[in-house]
Amino acid sequence: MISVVLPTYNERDGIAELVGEILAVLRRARLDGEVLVVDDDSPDGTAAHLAETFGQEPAVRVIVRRGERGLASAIQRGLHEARGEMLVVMDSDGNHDPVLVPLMARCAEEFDVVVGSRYVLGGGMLTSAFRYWASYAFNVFIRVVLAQNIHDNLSGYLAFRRTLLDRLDEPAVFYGYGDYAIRLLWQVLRGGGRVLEVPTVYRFRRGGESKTRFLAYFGTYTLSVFRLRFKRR
Ligand SMILES: Nc1nc2c(ncn2[C@@H]2O[C@H](COP(=O)(O)OP(=O)(O)OP(=O)(O)O)[C@@H](O)[C@H]2O)c(=O)[nH]1
Ligand SMILES: [Mg+2]
Repeated sequence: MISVVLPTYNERDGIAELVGEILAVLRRARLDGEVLVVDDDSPDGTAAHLAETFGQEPAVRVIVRRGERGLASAIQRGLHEARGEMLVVMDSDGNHDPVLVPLMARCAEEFDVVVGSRYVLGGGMLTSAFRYWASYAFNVFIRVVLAQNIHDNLSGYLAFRRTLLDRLDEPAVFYGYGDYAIRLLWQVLRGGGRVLEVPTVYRFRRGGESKTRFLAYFGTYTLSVFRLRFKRR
């Protein structure tokens, strides 16, 4: 079974459509799956909207965290609540195209982590040229500083088996924002794991607003990378 974990904050505008799309993709591929939304009590009523739309659909579960905020910790919660042996994490705003879920899940049977990557041949980003190139440059920085070879550490679209969690030092991974993925991939590579990148093209978000404060995160992400590099082993 595949569990698709969707961390969400104020995504009422587009999330129901995305969840419907994921269910359709799984059904078409004849895969057993569930969608697990982890909502941080969004003031826009994301959770209530989902309950209304998918109340009768057992394959959709909504977890509401109250008094807690944070992308990485929401994802961690979802991964632990998931019932599937195959886990997929993606954005809940439509950036990531769910058509890749079956392929990523299949590849994750052979590889330790599969990344939906903007920076391998066939990948890309429809949204913003600035974001595309800024993220590209930051990914080059990560590759150089950490001496690894992943082209998209920041995509946030990941698939892996549940058993990977047993091998991760979770408190050292799941904090902060999208930089959790840099730490996750770093731990996997250092443990001798294999990472596969499959091309994906970022789509436009389906309404709502961006939560990424690009310039603010630039500083924290840079620190995160240097911390990994110079951490005592
Ligand atoms: N549970 C939870 N989810 C969050 C939080 N912050 C962001 N998210 C979700 O994380 C995903 C990524 O955030 P986005 O705002 O889409 O970031 P982005 O993709 O870099 O920015 P856009 O290009 O504008 O989409 C989205 O699905 C958000 O709803 C949070 O504090 N808690
Ligand atoms: Mg997004």
